[in-house]
Amino acid sequence: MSALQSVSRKDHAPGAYDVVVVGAGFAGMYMLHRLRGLGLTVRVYEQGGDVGGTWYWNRYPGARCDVESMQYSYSFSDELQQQWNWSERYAPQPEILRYANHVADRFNLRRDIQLNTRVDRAAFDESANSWSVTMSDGKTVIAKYVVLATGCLSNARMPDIKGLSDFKGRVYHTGHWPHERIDFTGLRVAVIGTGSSGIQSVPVIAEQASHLTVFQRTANFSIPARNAPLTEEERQAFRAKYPEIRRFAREVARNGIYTEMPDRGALDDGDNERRAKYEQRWARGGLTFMSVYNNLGLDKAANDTAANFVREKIAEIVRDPQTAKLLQPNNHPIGSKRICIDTDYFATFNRPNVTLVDIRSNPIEEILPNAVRAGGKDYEIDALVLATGFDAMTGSVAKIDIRGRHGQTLNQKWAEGPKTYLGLMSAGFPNLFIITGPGSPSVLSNMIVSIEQHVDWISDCLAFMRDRGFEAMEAEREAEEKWVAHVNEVAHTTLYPQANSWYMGANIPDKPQIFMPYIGGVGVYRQICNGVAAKGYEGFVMIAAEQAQRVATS
Ligand code: NA7
Repeated sequence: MSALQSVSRKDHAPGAYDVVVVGAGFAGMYMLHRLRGLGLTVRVYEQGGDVGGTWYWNRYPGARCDVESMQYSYSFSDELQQQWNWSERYAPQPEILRYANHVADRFNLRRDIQLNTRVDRAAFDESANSWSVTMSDGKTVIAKYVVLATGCLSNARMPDIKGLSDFKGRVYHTGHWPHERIDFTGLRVAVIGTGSSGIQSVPVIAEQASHLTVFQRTANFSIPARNAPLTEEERQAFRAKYPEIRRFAREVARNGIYTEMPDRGALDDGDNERRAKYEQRWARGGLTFMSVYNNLGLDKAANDTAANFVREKIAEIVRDPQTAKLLQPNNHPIGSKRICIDTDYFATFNRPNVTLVDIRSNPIEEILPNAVRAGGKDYEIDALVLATGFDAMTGSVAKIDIRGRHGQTLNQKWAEGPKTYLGLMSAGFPNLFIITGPGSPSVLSNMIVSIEQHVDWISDCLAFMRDRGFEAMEAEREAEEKWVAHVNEVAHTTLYPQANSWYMGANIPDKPQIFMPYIGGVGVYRQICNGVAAKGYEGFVMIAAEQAQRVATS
């Protein structure tokens, strides 16, 4: 009997689990559900006060998912997808959080989830071939496996701006928004940051604030969401097609989203035809703007046609030519940063109570008790909103002191950039899985599609190990090196590395700049992962119980 089977028995020692899962967002919840289905004992630790992960923290005004609700939802339960009623094309954050809570209740997940508990440390015990996991409450548990379901955009980044702590008004970070309703009525508000969170929140805050000043370092491309209520007919039409939609999203699409697959490049069409297609996608709204042609992410000349179209739209919408010019992105190809999806973002700058400040040419010097000083000018404010993003993809993992073989920490190993095999495991850290980790499509995709794929793969892998009496599993260094090189090589066939984006770690001072997600597409990536599994987990070392003893004593 393997150690996994022995700890799976009902009489397992208190504080000993087959699997510890870190995080109870969409990844952690589904992982728990699948592991239970295998009959394993599982404990999930969640830092937040409830389930939902990124949707628990990102409660800022206007927060929505940029993937349509009917697709940004679990597919593992047909009853769930047939019964849940999404109210809008893009569900607002409170509705997504309600959905997460519904899933937790519906599948009876809460009894194995411990909230308000951060995992501080995880150390691999080579003699026992298991992990010792220590929480913020000081308690330690033992687990054969650890799954990091810590999320890619959960570690909000406070900017290092002089005087920030001296500010006398309220300061909010979009990624760590308070739970009570924040009302900016009558207040002078500043928003620093014009990524997706800034772009979603600015129009809503502008409606409340007496004056809103937006501090922009980099202009971003944004496409109208065209959000609208979903009718029952629309929901039914979608539900009827779910088998095909989900299959396409998993197996065919690059980004896990069901849409038309382009078969032409942007330069294959004449000016009028191309413009008509861009107009049609602009009118439709949403992320599929970028899939009108098949080479927008690859060919700069093709990309320029789409970028110019959006720049022209900005100039049409924004009345003040100087403001319009500032809002036109000019230092990265369109789509090389995750494109934003907005409701009235550019039009908001036509409001008399909104000012745009260009902090690229006039950087913020300091925050005063009652103002932001930039370019020698003081902008008086009562409240400050930091929409300054995340230490993405690796930030939440790096906060945990993870020690693998020979006491090496994951942070030491990843000092020059994250190294994983398939984004799932890192050599030297046996029995430690990462969901949607660096080296997998993750943030370049519909996250729920990628989450379900990883959870299913890990679950199948643990069943395989149990059935064959394997005790431990580890990525081979050589396979990992090849995969890291492949991820990098594929990224550099595209325009993505041309942007200083959080995909590259470029938003965090001193973070190594390598392209973190796998850009080959979710369909291709799934085939690779399935192929690896079909070959008995090629590129991974499987260690039987007796071998494990030998490895530990050698
Ligand atoms: P992003 O996309 O990382 O955007 C952060 C914004 O904050 C961006 O405009 C940054 O400018 C700006 N920023 C960051 N630090 C500073 C400082 N110190 N001073 C001024 N401006 C700063 O984060 P979001 O939360 O908007 O979106 C993240 C993802 O969540 C998004 O892609 C969706 O997938 C959902 P910069 O571009 O670095 O010049």
